[in-house]
Amino acid sequence: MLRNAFLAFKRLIERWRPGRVWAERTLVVGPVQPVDGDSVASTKALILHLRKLGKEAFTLPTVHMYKQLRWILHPSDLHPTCLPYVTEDLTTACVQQAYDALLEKWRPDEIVLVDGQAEKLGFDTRGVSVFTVDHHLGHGPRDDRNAYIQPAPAAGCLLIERFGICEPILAVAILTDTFWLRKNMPGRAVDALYALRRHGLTDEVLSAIQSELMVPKDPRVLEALRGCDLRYQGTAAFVVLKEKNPEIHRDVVGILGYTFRHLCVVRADGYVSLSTKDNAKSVRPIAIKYGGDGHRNSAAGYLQTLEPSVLDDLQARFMAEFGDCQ
Ligand SMILES: [Mn+2]
Repeated sequence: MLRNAFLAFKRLIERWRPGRVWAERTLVVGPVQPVDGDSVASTKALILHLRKLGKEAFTLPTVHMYKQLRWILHPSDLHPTCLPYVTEDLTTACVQQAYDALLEKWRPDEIVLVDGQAEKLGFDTRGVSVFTVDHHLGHGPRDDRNAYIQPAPAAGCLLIERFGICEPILAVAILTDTFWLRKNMPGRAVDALYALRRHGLTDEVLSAIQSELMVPKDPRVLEALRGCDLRYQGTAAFVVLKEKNPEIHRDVVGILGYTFRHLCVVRADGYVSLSTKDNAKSVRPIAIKYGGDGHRNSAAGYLQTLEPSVLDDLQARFMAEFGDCQ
């Protein structure tokens, strides 16, 4: 009881705690990899917020950009000095080159890194200090001059909850990192969405964001499904693809996941992905047997050859473990 009162008091203090004093000139970046909906949307939200406060804020080009996220950043989010170094997608092969060019014309007082930790910055800051906002707890939580690292559904949620930044674009960060409110503290993510709701996240904005994120799939995914060798038993499927493209393979696995709980999908180059939705079971031993490794619910191995006897043997092993599961 006393503990509950203490926690309620602590939350109240947290809420009243003033936002951070931001620098006059801030460079906002995500980790060099992965570039995802959380890192890109959090970057954009912080730039918008700082500019509304009358401060200067820019980001750098990234090394990669998914087409469903490309619409979030505009050339004006980069300092004009960087633009000669970027592609149409605002990406670059060398972040350091763009950063060094930037320093000649515009030196930030501070770099804010969102959704990753300092070792994932991907360039030498040439002495500019870094403040990190992150929800990956590999090195434990932090709350000090150089970092705010706490558990959260997304880095974007920390911007909302701790720094009072409620830009509607942060819905992208939340939807991405919670897999559309399925995982990673989805209830707390709803609270964060509610905060956005009171700051401009209308029905129209939210449905526009969702349709931007749901890009059409490559038609080759359907071809790969039509041409595959599908053998199933109960809720387990063993599938051999004629396709070796990793992205097609990933999308095929995604589609099969709607129908089956346990999957073993062999790609034409011998890569084998294994997954199960049963927390009591593990696909790892089969992955290890086939020269790979991974997690209990998702792992990968490799086949040296796709000869029928090798495929039959893998199928038998997989079905012996998962074939009669529901
Ligand atoms: Mn994240």
